[in-house]
Amino acid sequence: MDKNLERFLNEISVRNSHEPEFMQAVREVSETVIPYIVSNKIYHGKNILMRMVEPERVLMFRVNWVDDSGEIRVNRGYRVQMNSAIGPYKGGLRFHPSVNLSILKFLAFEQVFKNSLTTLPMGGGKGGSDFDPKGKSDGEIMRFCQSFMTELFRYIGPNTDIPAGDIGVGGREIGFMFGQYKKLKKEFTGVLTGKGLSWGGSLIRPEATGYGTVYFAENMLNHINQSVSKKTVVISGSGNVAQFAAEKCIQLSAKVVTLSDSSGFIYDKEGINSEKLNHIMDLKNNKRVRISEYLNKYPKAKFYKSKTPWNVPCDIALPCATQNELNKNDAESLIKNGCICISEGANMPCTPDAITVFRKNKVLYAPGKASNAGGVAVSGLEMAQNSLRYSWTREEVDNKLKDIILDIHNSCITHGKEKKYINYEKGANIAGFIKVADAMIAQGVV
Ligand code: NDP
Ligand code: 2IT
Repeated sequence: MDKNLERFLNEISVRNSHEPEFMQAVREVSETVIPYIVSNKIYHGKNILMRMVEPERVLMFRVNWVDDSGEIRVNRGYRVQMNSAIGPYKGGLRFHPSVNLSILKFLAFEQVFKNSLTTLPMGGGKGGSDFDPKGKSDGEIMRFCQSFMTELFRYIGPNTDIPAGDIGVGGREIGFMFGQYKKLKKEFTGVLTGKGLSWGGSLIRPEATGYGTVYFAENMLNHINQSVSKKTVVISGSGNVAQFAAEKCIQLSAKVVTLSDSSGFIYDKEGINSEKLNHIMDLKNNKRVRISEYLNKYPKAKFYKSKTPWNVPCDIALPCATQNELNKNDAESLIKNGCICISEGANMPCTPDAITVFRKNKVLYAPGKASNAGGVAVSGLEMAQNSLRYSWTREEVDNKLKDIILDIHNSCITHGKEKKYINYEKGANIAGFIKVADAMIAQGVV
């Protein structure tokens, strides 16, 4: 290992060794950014990466709420305000029992680079709670969201920190949190993104992450004179990102054969067409049941309990569920079965040794901070529309999304071009770093 990198990681691990996901994200960025810093004198003596790995501020708070049986429940709430050099903190809220500081710091750190890549003026943050929304009634979800916002509202605002959705936080939760914020502040402002269309939301925001992940795959494939059309696609997850990644694949004439949730995956060899996808959306967004219910209507499909879909033959893989869901063995089976393109819809879904397998085999691989940036990019466009007090059409927003994803793709090429390979990971890290680092230097030691 490079000496500078080793020294840096040793120093970071003294403070953060008990945070494995955060250390994983920092290591992945440092491996490409430290050599870049070493070869660029303007960054010497500034300790810039050390400043970037330390959150500007971390808020941690108690969230009390009363369940339907009258019992008082206690959860922990967080907001990690990571970096505000290029704009107010921006990033989602995750409600999932696995949420802890390590996971939120990794997500906030990734968000800083991702937001920088979008070309929009947004700093990076992330938050959430270890609250488990599964099986909760609408009333319980509302009371939890209200209690969460009763504390968080003091620290956020349309020009300081603008949360949005992530795992377990969709339109319903954003609505409850927006309502509580408005009541407490007596202000109707763009303090959250992912809002409903009639109260400040943007067209295409629900679709943006999934669509953007597929647009990124299309850009990578176009670069090697191929396209998404007619390809077989394996997708994990069946939430917001996975659903709209599947929708865009279908629109581009690809064949989607899997979707999953934490209980296992469904394999529909004939392909999940729009009608079948609409059924999945109903199961997941309205009925809120397990993915295996798909077989009740489409019995020819198969359900693989507690398994991930990476052994299914495909041309394109879109991991859209969660971090570290695709490991080295999975990467090897994807390659063995002919996969040539991996575009991450989730944040850090591929483990470091899975990424090494992709790189060795010179297949197209896009890290989430580049390929899933469409979601936060359209959040940025939602903020712009809120400031303008105006709404763009669906086509206008979709075109801006396509332009931003293409721009990110091209930045990855500029900074990630190697002899016979585009290292998209390196390109995304360096392009994301430059903008934030330059702003931090200009603003002095603060
Ligand atoms: P949702 O809550 O809508 O869906 C999450 C999906 O992933 C569900 O199918 C869920 O299954 C599955 N999942 C979650 N945790 C696990 C786990 N530990 N093991 C297996 N499956 C799991 O979330 P999103 O679709 O919004 O988010 C998915 C990913 O995309 C996350 O990594 C998120 O950070 C990332 N992302 C989201 C963006 C957005 O705009 N929403 C933007 C950019 C990235 P189950 O229901 O069984 O838990
Ligand atoms: O990981 C992400 O980029 C998100 N969850 C979306 C963040 C946002 O502010 O829209």
